[in-house]
Amino acid sequence: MKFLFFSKPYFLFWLALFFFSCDSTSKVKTAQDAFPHILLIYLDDLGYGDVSAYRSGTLQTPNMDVLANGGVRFTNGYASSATCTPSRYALLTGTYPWRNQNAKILPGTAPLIIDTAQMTLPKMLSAQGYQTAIIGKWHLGLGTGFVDWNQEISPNPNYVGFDYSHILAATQDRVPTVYIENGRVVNLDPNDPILVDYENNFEGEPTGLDNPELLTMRWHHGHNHSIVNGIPRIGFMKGGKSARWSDVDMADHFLAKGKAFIQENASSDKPFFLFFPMQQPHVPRTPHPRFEGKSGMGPRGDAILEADWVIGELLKTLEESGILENTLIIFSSDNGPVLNDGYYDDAVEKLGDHTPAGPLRGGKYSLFEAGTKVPFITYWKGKIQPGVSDAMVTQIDLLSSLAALVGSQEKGPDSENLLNALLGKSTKGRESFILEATSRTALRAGDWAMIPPYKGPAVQNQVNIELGNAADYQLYNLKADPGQQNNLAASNPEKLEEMKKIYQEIRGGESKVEQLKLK
Ligand code: NG6
Ligand code: CA
Repeated sequence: MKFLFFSKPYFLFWLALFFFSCDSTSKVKTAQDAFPHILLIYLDDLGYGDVSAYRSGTLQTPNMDVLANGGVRFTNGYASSATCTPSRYALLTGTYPWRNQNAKILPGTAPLIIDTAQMTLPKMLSAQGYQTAIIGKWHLGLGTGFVDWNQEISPNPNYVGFDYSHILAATQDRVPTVYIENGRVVNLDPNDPILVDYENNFEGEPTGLDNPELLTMRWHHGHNHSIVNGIPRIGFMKGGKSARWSDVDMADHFLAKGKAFIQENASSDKPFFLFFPMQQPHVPRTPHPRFEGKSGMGPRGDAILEADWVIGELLKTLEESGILENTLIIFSSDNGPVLNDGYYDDAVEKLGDHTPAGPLRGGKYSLFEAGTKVPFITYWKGKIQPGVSDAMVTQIDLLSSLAALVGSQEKGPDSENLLNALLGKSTKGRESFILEATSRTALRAGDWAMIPPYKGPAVQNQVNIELGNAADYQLYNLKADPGQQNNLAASNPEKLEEMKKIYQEIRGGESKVEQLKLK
């Protein structure tokens, strides 16, 4: 018996087993052969037609095009909302923003709207061994109601899954105009504390309304409270002089932080997830002077060129760090484009032939396509075959899709696993999707879009964007009519009924967020 194990056939078996086990266990799992790094580049108000690879408009965005032409360029990629906060909420939680009534454009003093018990994209990745960071715009609230900006601000992004955070709290046009790192205002002088209020000004502090002589950028609507760097903002702020950001250096500032994070983590055993939400081309548009005049379209075009350059620098950093081929890059925007969003900055006057929304109708704030259909690109050098995909993919789906990529069972309540579509291996995307614009919702399903009746103006005059409001149902076949010119609600009542049914099934269902909280 004893010798039987060592007889020739058995011996070969054991030998094979030995080598097999050596091969599979001796390998240290490094980022190189395990999960990829993930870089999520997220622009603010960049339109479907603002990226030249999307083949409309006249602006040239060579670095965004590197991603678009070297990866999968989605023609049906959606943000979840036509404004910022709800889109970001959906992206990070995999939850429709209309399930959370606080997911609307927030003031800089709003409390954190993500429940710290809720599953999030960075939490999911963190549990799978990722080092996670957010560098850029937050706009999801901070603290629990009253924030003392001079102490540690808590909860902050580090409480919803980020190991490191270096953010601007809300928007570039809202106070406080300071950077916040891991919950602390950067460069704050304790002898010059920061006070922030969205209702009342602080005595003696100049405002855009009262002190036009102090302004270097004029406000058109809103944006007439505290003045920082000559730019009137939304909200009042006093103190914190040493901590105030320089607007024209913001792109360089966040890029330096992003580069440092990539370089520090490139050779680690841990893969990283870097969420890099950029401020461009949201107002106030303040490109660094070296980009001034470069687009011929005024500050909006220049800010997009600046953002494009930043993306090129990030790509270079990945390449120089030797990890470009091990990094999945996802590129998108939080909502559609707007020209005049509250400042006189020549965005309308110098637009020329450029078409920020491409062939789509509407823009930021709109239920029409341009509100939520945005540039959406996945790029992974050597892994993703370049191509164009018409699959419907949305930012809500990143949580479940990336979970599938890294072997996690987590799922966002409304998030679908579209990993194969995102990697360009399948043309199958979502069947249906409810999009949101300033608390109104509409349905996308198949080739169709259905907008229920809404009261309110058809056009928001100040920004000059069609909002999608109408007294009757609207039904569009996007394949035949991407610009939503022919309302087929009356001529195709069957399709309308089918769409209404799908809409009610999703929209009217029990709140999955409540179920989630009970877990
Ligand atoms: C609006 C601002 C707009 C922009 C937007 C938020 C006014 C009149 N308009 O209220 O300028 O800041 O909020 O944009 O104040 S978002 O992209 O962050 O959603
Ligand atoms: Ca935005």
